[in-house]
Amino acid sequence: MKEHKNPMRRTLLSLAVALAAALFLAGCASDSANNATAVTNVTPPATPSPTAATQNLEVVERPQKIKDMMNTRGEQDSAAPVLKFVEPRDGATINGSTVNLKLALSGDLKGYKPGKDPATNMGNHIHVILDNQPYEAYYNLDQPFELRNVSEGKHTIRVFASRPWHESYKNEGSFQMVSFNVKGGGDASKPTTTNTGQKMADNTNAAKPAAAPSAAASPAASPTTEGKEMQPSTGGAVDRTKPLLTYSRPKGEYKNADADAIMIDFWLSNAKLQGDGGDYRVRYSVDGGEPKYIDKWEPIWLAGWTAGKHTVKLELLDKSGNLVDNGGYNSTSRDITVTK
Ligand SMILES: [Cu+2]
Repeated sequence: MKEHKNPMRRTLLSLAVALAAALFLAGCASDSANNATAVTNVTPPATPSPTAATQNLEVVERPQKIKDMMNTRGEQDSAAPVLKFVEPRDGATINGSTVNLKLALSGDLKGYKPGKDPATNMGNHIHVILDNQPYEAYYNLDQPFELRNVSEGKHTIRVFASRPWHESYKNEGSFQMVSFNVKGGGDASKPTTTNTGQKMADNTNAAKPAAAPSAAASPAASPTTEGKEMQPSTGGAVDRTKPLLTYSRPKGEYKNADADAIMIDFWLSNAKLQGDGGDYRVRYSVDGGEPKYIDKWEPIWLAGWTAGKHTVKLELLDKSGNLVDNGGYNSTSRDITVTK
């Protein structure tokens, strides 16, 4: 009691109380910018670190480099290649963990032939997609294409004919899909690869269940395909007679001039887009940004990419703007890397 009569002590005590209150308020202020005005002598919250160069993407015309390639290819671009699965057969049960892929190519080829030119490392090829993974290129149809260490369970393989710059042939018959069942299966801790060692699926996420069809049918449902990990490689409940969007491009790494204009390309089955006289739309977004629409089944090229990692998402929507569910395949995200 005596101490309180000491004016010096009292001053010190009230100063300590004031200081404690200020510190307490400062703590609150850092959580809410609106509180900052309530406290004076407080360091303002740190300004957010300067963001990387803003990315303003715009649709540009087909790059001249590709137009030049088309001119030297003669009639090939108007070919109508038809692919057929020799192996695996639709509905097959495969014992073990290796799936052999054999394709037969026919149709009105007009000189179209898959094969890599050793000089340019480019050429016509087939895009091969296990489940809903990024595609792998298949150049020489005379040589086997093996999928090794495929996990146990249901899977799909989709294939379609592609040009050297990865634009798909969109004629009837160019696209084929099979569903099959793997019994036994591979080591789930290791990726699925081709016989040449290209990764086709990262099985470490295979345990994650795919989105339930009912949930994925809602436009608000976030697909399981988000994020930077590869998607779980399961077949999903895909119905090939229903509208199906197959993501093809972009994929992988784009360097220097190749990143000036990056192509978005996809395959559409059982669905006609609004600009082609149908009911459907393809929605795309980059890095979770503003959604944009593709209303004609054609590739588009986007320019204005900044260096670094980007996520591209493609979705198939019905005329009410709802995501069309088909085993989770109609909403696909891919990470790409732009190097400049
Ligand atoms: Cu390709």
